[in-house]
Amino acid sequence: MTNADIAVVFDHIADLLEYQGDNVFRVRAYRNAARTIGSLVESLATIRSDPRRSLTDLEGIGSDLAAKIGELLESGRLGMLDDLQKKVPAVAFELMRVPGLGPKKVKVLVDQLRLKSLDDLEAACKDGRVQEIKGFAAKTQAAILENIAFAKSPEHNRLLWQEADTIVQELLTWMRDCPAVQRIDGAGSWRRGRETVGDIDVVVESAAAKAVMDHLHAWQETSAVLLAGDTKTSVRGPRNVQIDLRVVERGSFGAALQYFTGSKEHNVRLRSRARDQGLTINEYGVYRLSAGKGRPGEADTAKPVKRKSIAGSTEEDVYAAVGLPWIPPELREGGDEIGLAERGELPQLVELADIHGDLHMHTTATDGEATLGEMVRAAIERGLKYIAITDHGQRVTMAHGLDRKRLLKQWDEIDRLNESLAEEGRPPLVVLKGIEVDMLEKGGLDLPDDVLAQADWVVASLHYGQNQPRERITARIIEAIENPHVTVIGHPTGRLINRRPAYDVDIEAVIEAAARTGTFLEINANPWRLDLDDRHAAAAKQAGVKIVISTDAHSTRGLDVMHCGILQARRAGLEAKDVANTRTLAALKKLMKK
Ligand code: DGT
Ligand code: CA
Ligand code: CA
Ligand code: ZN
Repeated sequence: MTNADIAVVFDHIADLLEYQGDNVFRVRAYRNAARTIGSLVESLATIRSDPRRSLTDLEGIGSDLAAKIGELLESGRLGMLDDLQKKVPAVAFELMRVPGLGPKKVKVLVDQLRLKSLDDLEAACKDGRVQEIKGFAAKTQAAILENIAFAKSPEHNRLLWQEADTIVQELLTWMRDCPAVQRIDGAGSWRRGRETVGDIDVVVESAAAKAVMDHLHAWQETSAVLLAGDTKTSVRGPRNVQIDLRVVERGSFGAALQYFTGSKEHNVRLRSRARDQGLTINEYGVYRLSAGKGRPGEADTAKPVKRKSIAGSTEEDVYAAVGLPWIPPELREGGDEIGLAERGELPQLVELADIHGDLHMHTTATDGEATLGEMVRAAIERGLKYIAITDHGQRVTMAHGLDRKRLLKQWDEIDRLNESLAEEGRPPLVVLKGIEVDMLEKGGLDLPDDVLAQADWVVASLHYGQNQPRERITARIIEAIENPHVTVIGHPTGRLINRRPAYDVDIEAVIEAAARTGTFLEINANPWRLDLDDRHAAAAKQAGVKIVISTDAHSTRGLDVMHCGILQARRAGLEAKDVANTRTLAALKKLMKK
């Protein structure tokens, strides 16, 4: 277990103790320990294995917590946590998933209303029983009802793209071991790079469908076979996700991949275009409609086996058969992509290889897991040419945010680091002196302008007061945009996929202000954030705003999510020129507002 894992466990324990109405000091001890551990420079395992040191030397860690850390490091489990979990009813966990409902409120609701499920709570809100409880106003009841809808919506119970991708990669590796598999690819929303994925679709080329399907059924991660036909099967895979697999013969692989990549809307438009040209497209190939049988209703039901297809082996063939260039899957959402393709105006979408730098990341100075030196080394290993270190400003007390003094000290360290990197000739990487300042609830930023004037790169983000009304939030962000020292707005809407809706902000006004001042807007590549989303990023591009795609890494592994941000940018139709950090450092500096 990493420090971060253990911090999560301690926070979870604090939630459970709080739910049980345990002593506030005990609850606080676990919260403090979680915070200390979350911001530690060294790993707990290292400290524990050093005979000259003790975990109890750490602030807020006594012998009891030290023993629990030991238990977690050794077994990955904690007896106390298992016991606690048994004492708290399942409905409490369900209710804690509702944004804004902490353990205390959940406890009151469960006890007073004798709730058994989330549905019970919803009914209680609708009957007005919640507002009758002491401490719950009508306004709170309305907010809870709104947030229940969020937690319950199927839209917020899908896998993150990144989670689906891990499963897809494991699945493809397993399936490629089957000798009957000729070609294989993932399709559906995963291939289109959607931010969440409902089920996983896979297309296989093979002359022996049964052998292929048997191989999937034999996968150790397959927990149930839901359907098994002649050429298609559906199973339950890891994390309970459904996997739909389709096997086709050689001449149909491209057509099947095109069909099962979707989206449905894109396919409907493509087929209607085909029909206008006297053709029909299905998952087996592209066929000519026979003379005199051009009625649209019959087109899709025509039996392809009896006729010969004019295309189908590759996706390129399929699109070419209807007079179009190949369309990247990220654009296949049924917008204007077919028109763009027809006019030869498809964007040259940005790629991971275009990225030169990563301009938002944290270190152990605040809530990161890796030191400055470790982040720099990891960035060099990943081939980056520049990075900005952007730890939190002082408002983020939870993460031990930097005040003037500690920030200037970090920047001194960065100066020395850059010098030593440059000593042996051309430096492999330049480190920018950055900061992630917080937009304060009352307006303004959490560090003064004379400090920000010395920064190379300033990210401004809004972490607090997210429930303020639209005008206030929008005004705070626009004020930050108008600050001459602010380079980019971090995760501009604050949403966390499946967990928390965006704060109420007039994003058009934000984009307009960014365009007017030359401030960049971020696509935060963290798979939970992906913020700006595709629609907003496309609107920003329209307005001439440059986008920065950043990982917001809190560990060295965190640097590896850049490709998730790239997918979101591609879905927005962004080209390399629309993204500021595809530039060389010199060109980036010219692009920045002065
Ligand atoms: P998801 O699974 O909800 O994240 O979204 P998709 O897009 O992966 O949807 P899914 O798995 O239902 O279907 C995969 C693709 O297969 C879909 O994008 C287009 C194609 N497809 C499946 N069923 C139909 C259908 O009834 N009509 C049409 N036109 N296409 C379909
Ligand atoms: Ca799917
Ligand atoms: Ca499916
Ligand atoms: Zn950050």
